[in-house]
Amino acid sequence: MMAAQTYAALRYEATETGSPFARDVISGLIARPKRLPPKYFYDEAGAQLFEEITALPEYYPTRCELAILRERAADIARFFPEGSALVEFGSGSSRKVRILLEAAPTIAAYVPVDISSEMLSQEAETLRRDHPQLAVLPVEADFTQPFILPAEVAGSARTGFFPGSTIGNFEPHEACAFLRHAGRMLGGGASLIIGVDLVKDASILHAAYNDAAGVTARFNLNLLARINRELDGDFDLASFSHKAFYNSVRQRIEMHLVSKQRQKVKVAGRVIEFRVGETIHTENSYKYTLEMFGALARGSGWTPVSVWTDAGGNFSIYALVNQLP
Ligand code: AVI
Repeated sequence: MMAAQTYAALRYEATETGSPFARDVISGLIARPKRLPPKYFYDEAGAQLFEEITALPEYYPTRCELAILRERAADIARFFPEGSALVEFGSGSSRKVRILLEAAPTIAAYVPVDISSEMLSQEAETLRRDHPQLAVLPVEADFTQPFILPAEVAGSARTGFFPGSTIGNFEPHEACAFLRHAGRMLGGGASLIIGVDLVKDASILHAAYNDAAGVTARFNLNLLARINRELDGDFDLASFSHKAFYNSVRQRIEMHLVSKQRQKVKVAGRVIEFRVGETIHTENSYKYTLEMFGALARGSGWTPVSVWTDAGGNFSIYALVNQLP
């Protein structure tokens, strides 16, 4: 076993050199247990695979959230005051926001915030064409960190939109930090419309993250392919397998990549050793009860004023109002 001091030195060195991606990958792979941050799933291939996941018969969250948005669009539209700006955190494809834009002509500006400039400019272009009255003002940024809102919306009322239960991919303390940060970005009295996946029968959850077509497995393994492409890695994808299960104590789906054999892998000039069966923990997807999410929101400076669920009670959309000045 590596001496604590050597391990600490490795960690230190890894975080001092290279790109943020290289630093996060190396420090995650020398950690015990090994882990990789889920935000790195979404390179071009990963974003494409995620789009495929959203259309899978087993992956209920997207279908359920779209159903709520369509059914409750008029109720949700009340949270967009005349002349307001809609700020979407992590916009990706614009399928969901289009429903709100149709239902709430009171929205004067749309501010999609995303780390992927390519996706942002593509979606902005088609939205401008379809909504010529709307000011589309994309911001290329990591939405979990403070960013500058466009000057055009400085004096406008703002409503946030954070769909997809992406909040479930944060640890509960990170979810709380995100909600506080969103409150600061949107301002006192602002609203936030947020999608939250709900606790349910473990067999439904299991199927959603272990689809029969193997798309989620390819999505998970693409992280290793990305490391090979971008960090000069030599992961043999065939010697790792996808594993996803519901951890009922922590109320979360855990995704892992399991090493099928004892092996050494090179990444950014370093050698990482794997035991047989050793895993890299790649994602948590927390599921909430309505009570738990309500408490998390209240503890993070927001008051839940409305919540809508689909007919099966699988997914929820909350309207929160910022308590802070
Ligand atoms: C983006 N996020 C909410 C998805 C989820 O369900 O946690 C990511 C995902 N991972 C596997 N399938 C989908």
